[in-house]
Amino acid sequence: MKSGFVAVVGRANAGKSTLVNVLVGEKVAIVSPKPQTTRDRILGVLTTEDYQIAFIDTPGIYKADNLLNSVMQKTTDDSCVDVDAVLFVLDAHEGISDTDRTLLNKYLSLKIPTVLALSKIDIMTENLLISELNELSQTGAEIVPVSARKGKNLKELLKVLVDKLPNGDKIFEQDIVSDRSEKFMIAEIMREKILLKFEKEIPHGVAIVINKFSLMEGGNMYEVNLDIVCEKLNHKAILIGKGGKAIKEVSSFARADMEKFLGKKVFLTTYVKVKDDWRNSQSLLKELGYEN
Ligand SMILES: Nc1nc2c(ncn2[C@@H]2O[C@H](COP(=O)(O)OP(=O)(O)O)[C@@H](O)[C@H]2O)c(=O)[nH]1
Ligand SMILES: [Mg+2]
Repeated sequence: MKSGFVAVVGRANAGKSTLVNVLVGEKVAIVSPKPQTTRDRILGVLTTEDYQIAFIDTPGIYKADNLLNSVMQKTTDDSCVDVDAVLFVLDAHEGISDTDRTLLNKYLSLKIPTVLALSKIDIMTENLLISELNELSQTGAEIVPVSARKGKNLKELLKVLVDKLPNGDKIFEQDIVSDRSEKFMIAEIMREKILLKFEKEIPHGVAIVINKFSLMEGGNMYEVNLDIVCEKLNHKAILIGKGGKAIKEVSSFARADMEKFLGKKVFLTTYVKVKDDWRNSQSLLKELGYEN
């Protein structure tokens, strides 16, 4: 059998987390149309009879304009140490940028087997794809055009990746899909709904703190109590909305998803709190769980 680690890298929004979720067959990482959705390194494990691939979904590549972003950048860099292969995801429908070219060359020069997935081919023209394939084939990278959304070429991608893995036993137990706890996923679900609902800096300045996550008496309902931590007083007002309308709406979407994820009813209470400029505070980053 073959087994090993594959780091999933590429620019923000390239479709890394979506791809890991479909390959693994379960939602292990949240997804949104906004950059900076993934803040942590998240493991997604795919086990079959013939192979086991442990995908390391990363925050991706960011300009480090605050402390949180530089922590995320370091998380991404560290994830590529000691892996068996790198899966570089490039949003093909966006076109190839200079950043993509530079990054791809960087990974190719690391001498770790690198597979290039051209993503989102469901929303682009064939002509553009062909011209990109022409350019990128010159780099010597092995390329697989895919669509995570339409499930296109995923088998081919897996085959190419498995080829890069060494022979060896399973690293994780058969039924392990992620290394993240239910509590972590509950917080991430809340953050995903905030990313989907709010614009600009607000969602990027939000962190979730779970105060309570436990089964209630009788065992058929969870109690979840969490803080939505934001950076500024005016962000708090927007997050809450007129008469609490905004927070009620995101909380009810979050609750529905938490219930789906946990398979039980959830009693959810949320509070919005301000921690001034937490994204630039070493101690607050640590307190909120973002550290290397
Ligand atoms: N049309 C299309 N959209 C996709 C595909 N994969 C991801 N997306 C969208 O691209 C956005 C960013 O995806 P995400 O997985 O969060 O990207 P990440 O930042 O690289 O992890 C989301 O809105 C996804 O729904 C795809 O195969 N086709
Ligand atoms: Mg992501």
